[in-house]
Amino acid sequence: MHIAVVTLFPSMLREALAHGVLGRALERGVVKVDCFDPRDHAVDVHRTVDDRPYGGGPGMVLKVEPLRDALRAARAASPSGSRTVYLGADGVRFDQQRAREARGWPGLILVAGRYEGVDERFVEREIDEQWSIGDYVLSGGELPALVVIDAIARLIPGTLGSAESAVQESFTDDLLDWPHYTRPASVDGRGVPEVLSSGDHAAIGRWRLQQSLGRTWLRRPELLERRGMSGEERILLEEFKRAAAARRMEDSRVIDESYGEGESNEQDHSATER
Ligand code: 4GX
Repeated sequence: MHIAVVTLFPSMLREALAHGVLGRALERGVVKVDCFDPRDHAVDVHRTVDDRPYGGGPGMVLKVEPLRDALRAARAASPSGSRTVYLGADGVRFDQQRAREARGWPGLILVAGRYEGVDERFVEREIDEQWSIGDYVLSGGELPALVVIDAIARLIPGTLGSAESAVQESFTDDLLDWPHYTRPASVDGRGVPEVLSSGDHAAIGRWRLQQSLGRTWLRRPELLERRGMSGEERILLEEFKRAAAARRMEDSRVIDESYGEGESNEQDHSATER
């Protein structure tokens, strides 16, 4: 898949993409990422890419012309049928479902905004979709671009090894991950759940599913609502709830209890009141 990124900080992207599974996928040509810098298309001696906002106020706005010319260069290097996506906090939420959809596109052109944003006329004329990676304010679209590239590239055959791909299948299931352990068997007197050393793979599978269901119920109940459960899963979750109540859920608790909208099933809701 071909991904083009319009960014004022191409080195930020290139550096971050050089590591791990994504770095290898780029080396092997499974995914290609090209950066296009609006500053290379600025025409004045100062290579200006931004200007003051009409209507006044603090901050600067990215000008249309250098952005548009960088985007033209990106389009010329991209397969026909590529879609152009602007990354900004005012977009629709980017999630696993959108990543799956974008995997099938011939190419993806990402525009990373900076400053207070880009001139709206550029967005209206040139942008197919606007995506946000979450409800927080960042300093630019480069980190969101990296998030989007990573999530999509993982879905392209050849990016992950077969072992990693198998793991991925089980986690696109709308459940949170189960807990993982490795050696040593004891850390500060804390052991590993016995079933994991039993060699009983069916029992291990049931325990992991139960942990995933339980954690999702505790931390992201809306995911479980949307997904639904089989009869066997309901039984596993009921058993998890009984065991959790017995243990007062001390070890499955989320660290930051002040976070959340009050809908979670975490025990301590005292800090979530408005
Ligand atoms: N998910 N940012 C874009 C520039 C900007 C400012 C205002 C439009 C309006 C973000 C996010 C994000 C910071 C990228 C501001 N664009 N992008 N940038 N959250 O916060 O994607």
